[in-house]
Amino acid sequence: MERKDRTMNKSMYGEFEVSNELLHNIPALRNRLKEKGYLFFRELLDKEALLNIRRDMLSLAAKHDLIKEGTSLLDGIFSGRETELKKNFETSRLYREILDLESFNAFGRNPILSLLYSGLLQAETLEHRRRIGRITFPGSFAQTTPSHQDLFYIKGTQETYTNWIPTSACPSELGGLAVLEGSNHLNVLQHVRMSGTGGNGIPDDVLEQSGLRWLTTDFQLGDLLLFHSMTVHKALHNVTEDRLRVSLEYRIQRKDDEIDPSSMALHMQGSFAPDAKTAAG
Ligand SMILES: O=C(O)CCC(=O)C(=O)O
Repeated sequence: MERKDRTMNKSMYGEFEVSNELLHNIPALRNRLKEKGYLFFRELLDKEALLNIRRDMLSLAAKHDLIKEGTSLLDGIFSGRETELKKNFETSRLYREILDLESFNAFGRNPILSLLYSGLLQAETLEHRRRIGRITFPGSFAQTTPSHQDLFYIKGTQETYTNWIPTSACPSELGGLAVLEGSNHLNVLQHVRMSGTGGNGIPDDVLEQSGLRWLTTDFQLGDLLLFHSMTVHKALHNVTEDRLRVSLEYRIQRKDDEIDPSSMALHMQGSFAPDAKTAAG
């Protein structure tokens, strides 16, 4: 099944509500999260740490000949190399290498996220080992993540929250993330086989019937988007000519809540290409 909005049409999307002004008022933040299913904070996170992760991820990408020669690494300019990796990033050797990066793993336990969640969840928290460091390619629309609820993949308690973090400014044309406002109040929705990362999604017509609005923004470095496991979200297409989109995902829940064992394991454990040269190298 294909997604309808193959190119970003800004009139179809509202803007996220920025929640920085509520950071001193945790009960109000909690209420907003419950009502809207997401919170968005502008430039809250440590930019230097994010740039270090970006550098580490793009250095690995360069080793796989994915960075255009003569360009600055941090610009993330794609070499244009034709490779299976574009289609099968999540089973590639490169992805496996990213998941081992110390900078990437450590960021899931950074003090801002820890403090924020101890306030939001009012309990001891647990950050999933199933972290995701993602690179998406320009023009690879068949791989764009379709609409879904994270609960479909992560199982366990519904009270799990995803933190989506770009490692650079991520204007909509680079393929940001969009959230269906208030969709956390919908039921667990049926996911069907669909093109795009994950391979399963919720058909557009089901979501249109909900009457809810899609929201997104032109992300800045340091921005944090967090949302409930029932909140429907999707990626936008990377319609840039040659730029890689580099983003991070960390998931957090209460320590004593139900958890699926896969959340405490490496993402895609057991699914990686055995040999970079023969598969999605
Ligand atoms: O970045 C993407 O393409 C997908 C992100 C996502 O689905 C998530 O963070 O749960």
